[in-house]
Amino acid sequence: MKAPIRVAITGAAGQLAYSLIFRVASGEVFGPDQPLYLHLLEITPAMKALGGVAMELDDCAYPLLKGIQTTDQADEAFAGIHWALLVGAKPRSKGMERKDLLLDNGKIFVEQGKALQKADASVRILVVGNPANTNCLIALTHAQSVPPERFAAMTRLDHNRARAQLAARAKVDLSQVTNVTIWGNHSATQYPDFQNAKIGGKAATQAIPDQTWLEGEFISSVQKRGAAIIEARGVSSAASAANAAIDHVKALLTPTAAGDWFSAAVLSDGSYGIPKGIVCGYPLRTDGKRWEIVQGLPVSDFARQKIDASVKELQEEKAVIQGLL
Ligand code: NAX
Repeated sequence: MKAPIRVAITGAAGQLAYSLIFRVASGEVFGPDQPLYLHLLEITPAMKALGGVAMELDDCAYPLLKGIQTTDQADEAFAGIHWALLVGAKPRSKGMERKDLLLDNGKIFVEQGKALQKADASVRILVVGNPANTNCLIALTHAQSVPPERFAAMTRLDHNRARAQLAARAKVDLSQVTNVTIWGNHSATQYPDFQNAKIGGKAATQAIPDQTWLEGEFISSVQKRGAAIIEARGVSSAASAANAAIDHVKALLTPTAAGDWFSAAVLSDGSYGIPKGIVCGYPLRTDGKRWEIVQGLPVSDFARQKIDASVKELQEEKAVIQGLL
């Protein structure tokens, strides 16, 4: 047995966390020989509900789960942790301006960024709570002792959605769809890149010779999938989002298949002409320890326009929260 690791999950009494926590505790994410402690963070009014989640975890009698800590203090939740899955955020309430949502959530990530300095020196962080890219930027700015490359915001749900759409349209098994990228913001401006995607090892545009669908319905269905799920279910996607968070962690811990890549939003280093200093969706690959941005992919005029529009939105979000950086 390995030494136990400590995994913090915030928003732990929320609906996404309810689909995530049990899968983490079961060993599905960090491996069947990796014992762990769960550090569950919530806001004070949700501590009672969180107590219920902790009771259910006890009742699962997971062999790998060595302890559960529930708290409403970020400093306590992040002490000594190896992974932080930052799910908790304030939902947009009726009549609330996007600017107010950015600022309200921004304050959460100022505090949590500072508290992440109490984590283990190896800590890695995934920001899921929306607006995820900008929240991630705020957290990494305030976690001064944590290298920024340990942070990512989640575009994996969009990546999975794009793969599923392409597989369905091409009528192939999902395993045939590779090299998908979500560029930009996790928002309706994101650009799901079909031009560099492959189906059965060949250009996706060959397998799906329907440019109108690719440039139109494909992109907009991925961009608006979250809204379509809210419309159908009455609440936002939770199980698929939790599944994507798990895929994200596994993708970072497993060497990427030769020639392939995956999507995540990381602090821009200027690659692909995207300005430094924003957290932007890119194609990444890893050896299981360090990730890198995949370089040299062709970017058509069509793609450039889409990426630039999403980058512009990220810069606008950054301008709104500038006072929090
Ligand atoms: P819920 O409203 O069910 O749960 C959020 C939980 O966070 C609540 O229990 C709340 O009390 C808690 N919370 C609020 N402030 C907190 C703080 N300061 N510290 C700790 N906990 C805090 O939302 P849920 O459906 O679980 O979604 C969670 C977040 O994921 C939302 O921000 C949502 O927008 C975002 N999503 C992001 C996705 C992505 O792809 N990046 C996709 C799915 C999801 O919509």
